[in-house]
Amino acid sequence: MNKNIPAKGGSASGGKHILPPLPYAYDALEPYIDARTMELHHTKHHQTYVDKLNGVLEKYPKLADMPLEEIMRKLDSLPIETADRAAIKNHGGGHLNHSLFWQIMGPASPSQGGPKKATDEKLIEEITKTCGSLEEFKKKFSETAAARFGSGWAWLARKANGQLEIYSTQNQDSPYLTNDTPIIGLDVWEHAYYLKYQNKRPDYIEAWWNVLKLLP
Ligand code: MN3
Repeated sequence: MNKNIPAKGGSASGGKHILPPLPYAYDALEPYIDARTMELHHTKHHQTYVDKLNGVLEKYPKLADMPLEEIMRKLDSLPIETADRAAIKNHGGGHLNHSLFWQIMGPASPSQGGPKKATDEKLIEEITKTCGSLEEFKKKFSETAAARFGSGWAWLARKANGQLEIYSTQNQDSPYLTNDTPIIGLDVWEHAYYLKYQNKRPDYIEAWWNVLKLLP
């Protein structure tokens, strides 16, 4: 088995984590997310999280076979030095969060094969039940993303009890840290939108719904 092929969710098995290839071209999300932002975001920002995660995990060979999601869930109880715990939280979170982010988006223009929605009827039903309607969900999620002070993410995540919840996290904190499973994540770090939208985060959020595959 090739040790460099990550499992779904950005995990590695018995080896180093690698940058997962984007499932579309850098310009595929134009005009909503520009190609230059996508390229920098993927090849520089995400790559750096992967490299730094690998750097710190080298010190803990016993964790080499543990899926990253599980490391996150157990982070507080694993025998890891304090500084390394913070590094794994940041860079492991960055790797997991971005790996999901690329997967849930898809081409916006017909020339790139989009808009190809991968809607999940069961999820839509659950969201509707939880929020009243898809529109209400989008409104609440967008508000949560806009209200995150500084850098972070907005999430739709599933709690351990099965309930869906909308919230945001700071920095690269992963929902797995609180034993939740992320379903939809939106990166609201400035590096995700600054070239095209500058300080106008709400405009980026509004545009982003066009490239989210999971919902109509
Ligand atoms: Mn990012």
